[in-house]
Amino acid sequence: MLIRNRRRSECSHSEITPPEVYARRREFLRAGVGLGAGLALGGLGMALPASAALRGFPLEFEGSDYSTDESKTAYDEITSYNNFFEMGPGKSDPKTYADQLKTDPWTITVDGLCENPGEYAVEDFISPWSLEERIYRMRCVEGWSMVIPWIGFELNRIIEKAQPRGGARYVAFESIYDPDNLRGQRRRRGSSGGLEWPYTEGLRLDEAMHPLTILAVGLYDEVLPNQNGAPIRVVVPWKYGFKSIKSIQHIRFVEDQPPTLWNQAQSDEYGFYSNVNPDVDHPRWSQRTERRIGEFRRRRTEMFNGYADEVASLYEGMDLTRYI
Ligand SMILES: Nc1nc2c(c(=O)[nH]1)N[C@H]1C(S)=C(S)[C@@H](COP(=O)(O)O)O[C@H]1N2
Ligand SMILES: [Mo]
Repeated sequence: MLIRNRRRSECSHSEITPPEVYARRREFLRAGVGLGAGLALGGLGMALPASAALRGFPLEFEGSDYSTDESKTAYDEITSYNNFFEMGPGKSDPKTYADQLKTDPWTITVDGLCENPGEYAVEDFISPWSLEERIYRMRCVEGWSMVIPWIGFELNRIIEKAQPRGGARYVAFESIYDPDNLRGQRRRRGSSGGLEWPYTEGLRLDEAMHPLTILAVGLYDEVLPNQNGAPIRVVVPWKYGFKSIKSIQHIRFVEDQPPTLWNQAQSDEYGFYSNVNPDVDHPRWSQRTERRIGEFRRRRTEMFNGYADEVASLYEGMDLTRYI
């Protein structure tokens, strides 16, 4: 309880958090046991399926000025109402078929226009960075939203290490391709098999370098559940949810705007930028309001999902009704 209910000021300082609590917490995480979920399920020490990604190296959790203090969506909602089309089109498919995602071993390739390309086991990829909690508002293009306490680190750490060359203007991402195991990647009529697998996404380099853009490896103090994009996924909170690509294996620096799965599928509905914008309707519905999962009354959607102070300057001079 002490840990789940810690105040912000207690998050980051081992000298404030009672040392035995701090040590125990790190111990649990190192063992790959979901502490947050353990509490939610009514008992410390209840082992949950955990990816191997976070085992065996130190984790430092820091609070962040970028976190919202709005109330968090319940763990059960965040992990049972998902979009992860590799496991099927239904909201409950990702949790039901989570085992189809094989995360061990997992390799991440960084290449393209950069000085330091590399291929990493996911543990090596994550281990140089200290992890932070980032509590972000997330807004799906379909009209629902959540507040999710992610655990991760800034994507810019990877970009600085890779050292993109002058010609690099975009970052292209690719998810796992494993049709033998992932039912959504098999081409069958009536399924989501018609999409261009693997799932691809992209960001402009300055968007990717923005401190709000993170790579998440956990949520609610637990390693990322498969249905949320284990072992590592992108999180871009001022854009519609589909830009936050899950289960990534490839990060490439490129010169031209890269193709993306949803833009290829329906370019009039899903633009490259996809910044949350209540003033621009989706062709089939309004984007003015949203339903926060767990609430009944709809809320007004905010420009850039409420992150305008941080990111509006990235789009100065761009017509955001054109660059959707
Ligand atoms: N690889 C992959 N990434 C994906 C998706 C997907 O189907 N496959 N769905 C996207 C969509 S539409 C949303 S809203 C978010 C949902 O993330 P969450 O389930 O963790 O809330 O993931 C995005 N990332
Ligand atoms: Mo979404």
